[in-house]
Amino acid sequence: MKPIIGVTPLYDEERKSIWLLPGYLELIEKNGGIPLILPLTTNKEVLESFLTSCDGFLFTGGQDIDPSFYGEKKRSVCGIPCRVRDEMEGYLMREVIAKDKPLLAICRGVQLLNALYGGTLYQDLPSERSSSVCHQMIPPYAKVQHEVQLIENSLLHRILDRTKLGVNSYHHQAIKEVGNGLEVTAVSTDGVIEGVSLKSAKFVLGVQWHPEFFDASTTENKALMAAFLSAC
Ligand SMILES: [Mn+2]
Repeated sequence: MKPIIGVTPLYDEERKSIWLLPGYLELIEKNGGIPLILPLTTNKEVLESFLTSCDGFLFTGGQDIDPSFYGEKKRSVCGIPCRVRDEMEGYLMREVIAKDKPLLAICRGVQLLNALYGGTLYQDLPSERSSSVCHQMIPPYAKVQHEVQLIENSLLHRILDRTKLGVNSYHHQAIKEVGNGLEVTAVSTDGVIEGVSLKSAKFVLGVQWHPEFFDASTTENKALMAAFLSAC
């Protein structure tokens, strides 16, 4: 049986609509899983039903997380949070991990993971941390923007079996202090943390870049998704 992967929906504040980039679903479908877009809801009974029926979860990119999640006041450089996503995904991620179901977190997802484990975020990289690397590339996003070093023997290193990886980069926030129990798996050439995993879990991995903008069948995406889906 192919694993069913619950995918957190994106939210368009202007249109009051949920939406999703097809790349997230293709990553799953083209690599042997069944993607399922979750409703945007904080109803625990509804979420509980998906927590039971889905074999794994993909947490997508999106709005900046409310800094109150990591004990800070929101500064003007921080984007407008999406409170319903924060509440839904905060609950869902805790429960997914409590049930030890596999979880892949992309961009906002890895930031949420870090915040849930007591870590902090840069609210705005360009104004808080000077760097020669631009982390907010201009489209098209299916190209390498900077390199990351994969930490030896980390989960990501074991999956991709290499120490350097070219990634795209479309984020103005990033992990500042790493959360308790998280292991750094990838660091960009300017020192920004771009990947973490949860040591105690079967498979909880977060990356700061966007695999969904690349073709689902690149060598890297095939290896990443094979590791995630086979854990489900
Ligand atoms: Mn980056």
